[in-house]
Amino acid sequence: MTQKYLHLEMRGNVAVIRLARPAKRNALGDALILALRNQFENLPADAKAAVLCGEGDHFCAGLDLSELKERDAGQGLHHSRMWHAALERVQFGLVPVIAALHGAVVGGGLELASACHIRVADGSAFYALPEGSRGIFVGGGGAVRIPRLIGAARMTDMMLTGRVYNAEEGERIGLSQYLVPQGQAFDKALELASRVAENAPLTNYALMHALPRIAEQPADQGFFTEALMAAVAQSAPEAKSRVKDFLDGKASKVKKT
Ligand code: 1HE
Repeated sequence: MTQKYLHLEMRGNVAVIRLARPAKRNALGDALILALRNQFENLPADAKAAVLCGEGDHFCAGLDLSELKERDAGQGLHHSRMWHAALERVQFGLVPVIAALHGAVVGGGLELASACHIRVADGSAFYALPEGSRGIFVGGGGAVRIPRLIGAARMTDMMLTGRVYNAEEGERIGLSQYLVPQGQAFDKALELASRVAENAPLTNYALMHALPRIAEQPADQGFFTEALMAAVAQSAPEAKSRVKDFLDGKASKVKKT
């Protein structure tokens, strides 16, 4: 399924979803946000992981500022909640999502990247939250997700001062987990997604849906939820066959890199 400004292509069992509005730096208008929601709700049944990337010189310029018209408080609330609903489908959907980042990853573009499970950046990537200087605030879940990646102090600085982090700094502070040479983010993201797609489905489910909740729970509740999730995961036939393969010497060892 391909929608205006959003392309889907299957690469084996990996769904590649590409923001395709390069003339406007992949700015996220309402139509594109709704398309993202629709796409992540309706992934092909054979998709086991996804890569999210952007066409042109930038990953995403954030909110389409040309659509930022006068809204009253209620309309502003609903607009932000629409973003939340769409990005929740990315974070809490059916498959892990690897973001391939290059060029501008700014404003709502950083909010979108933050909803993904792994971020791979190339050397051209840069990160900013220009909301601060545009007189607005994040509204796509960034106030929740970005401090969990880099801490509230760094996000406050980005918004108050317009600070821009380059690709190396972004990796150092936790905006991306991988940094690759310019032009290689997509290939690395696809390689990782293909690897992730081979995991037992319940393991991927646990990492997407249980881990973020456990991380927010008080320790006592977190330990208990962890135990429940561990019991469910290890009871799956796939877990048993994978462990048996290792014990039979048929599965790969962990190797020092
Ligand atoms: C846009 C947008 C946009 C570009 N909305 N049209 N986001 C921002 O404040 C970032 C604003 N954009 C930029 O700072 C720059 O465009 C970039 C650094 C991303 C790219 O620079 P560059 O030199 O490659 O492109 P450009 O020449 O600035 O832009 C090319 C065209 O894209 C141009 O339109 P044209 O008709 O004159 O060709 C730009 O107007 C257009 N364009 N970015 C609309 N964002 C849920 S709340 C989230 C709140 C936010 O995200 S606020 C932050 C918004």
